[in-house]
Amino acid sequence: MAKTKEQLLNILDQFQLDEKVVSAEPFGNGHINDTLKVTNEKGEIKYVLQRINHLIFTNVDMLQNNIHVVTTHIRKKLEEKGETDIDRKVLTFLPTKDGKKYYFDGDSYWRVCLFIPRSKSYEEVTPELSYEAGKAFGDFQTMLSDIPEGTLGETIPDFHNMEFRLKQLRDAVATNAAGRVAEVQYYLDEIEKRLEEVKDLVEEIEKRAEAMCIQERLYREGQLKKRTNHCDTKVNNMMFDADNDKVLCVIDLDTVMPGFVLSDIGDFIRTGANTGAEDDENLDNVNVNMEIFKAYTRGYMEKAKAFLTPTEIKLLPYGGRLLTYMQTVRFLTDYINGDTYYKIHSPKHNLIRTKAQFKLLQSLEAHAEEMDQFMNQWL
Ligand code: ADP
Ligand code: GN1
Ligand code: MG
Repeated sequence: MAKTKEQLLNILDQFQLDEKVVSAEPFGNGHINDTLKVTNEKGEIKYVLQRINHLIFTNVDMLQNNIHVVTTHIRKKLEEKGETDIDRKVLTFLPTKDGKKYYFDGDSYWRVCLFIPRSKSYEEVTPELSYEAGKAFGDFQTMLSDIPEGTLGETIPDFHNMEFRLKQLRDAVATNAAGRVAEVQYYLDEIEKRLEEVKDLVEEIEKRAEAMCIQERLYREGQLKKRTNHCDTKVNNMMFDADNDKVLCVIDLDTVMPGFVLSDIGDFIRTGANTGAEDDENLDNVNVNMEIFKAYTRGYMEKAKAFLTPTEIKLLPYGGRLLTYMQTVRFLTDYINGDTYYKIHSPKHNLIRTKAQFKLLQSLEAHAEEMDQFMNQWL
């Protein structure tokens, strides 16, 4: 439900803000939450107000608790390293006047964090930015690698579970709620054709999952650490320093949860190493940019090599294909369902996105061998 300016200011008034604020305007390009920039009397952006999409994140308590754990953990790590300018290097969420981590206004859930000044986000990256991004996500995972198991909840159960995503697609096809199945038959056939390979991938992941279970057992015995993933490593989910284009801060922490390491490199390859847009209508624009892939991987491996197993390292390029395939399945499922999940900006937006993701998948498949060979330097 859209809010008036007065309602938004009233919502903001529930939080412990240091400054008087006068406006809240739409901001950013997210598909899930509503993000607004909040300005003070001088017209400076001071805060970010977000309406949490509670149809997707149904357990808002768990969500906000996860984010609190993650941000305080990173803050502590940065303090220990003697970092300066910490408010620009980790998100700072503000409590409500009654000390809660979010405000419920009767129909929506709201949270407020500090706006990161002199920062910018990108929808596209160069190899130089990509290298910085790889280091940033490698660092992010490293900093969170000692959060004890069981501390963070799964904010969206089965979020990156490929079998589950395929089941959702098949259920959507069977129900055909919006009568759109005939129109998408070609993509359904193409996805089915790839099932054999996806099965292989699931097997690969299952193999690693078993290894991860061994690690969890060792962890419980106090011998090993478990890691946490961001699970939405899109290019626009990190803020770069406007002065020098170094990554300041990883944002959009809703999906930070225990998961497979392939998720985090995979979603960056899917978004950053695409020569076109996620929803490009001109499929000729959509291809993998190998320089971006290589630069990200170099940066990521610089920071993450220390905790990755050889199996994981080998599978990193496969992560790009998996996440792109998964996103194809997810957009198509939403299209067939009648656009109930992602925000859309035109009636066929989810179908356009499906086609663009599928084209990217084909390009990644064509470059698979080259990508695998690139990993040999770390094996
Ligand atoms: P969504 O879940 O909808 O993707 P995000 O948390 O990623 O929402 O925010 C959307 C956009 O808003 C980001 O891509 C970024 O450009 C901007 N943004 C979000 N938080 C901040 C912040 N604290 N400081 C500056 N910009 C921000
Ligand atoms: C959503 O919140 P945003 O726009 O960064 C989605 C991701 C998808 C992405 C596709 C909670 O991310 O999983 O990869 O859109 N987030 C959720 O662009 O479903
Ligand atoms: Mg985002």
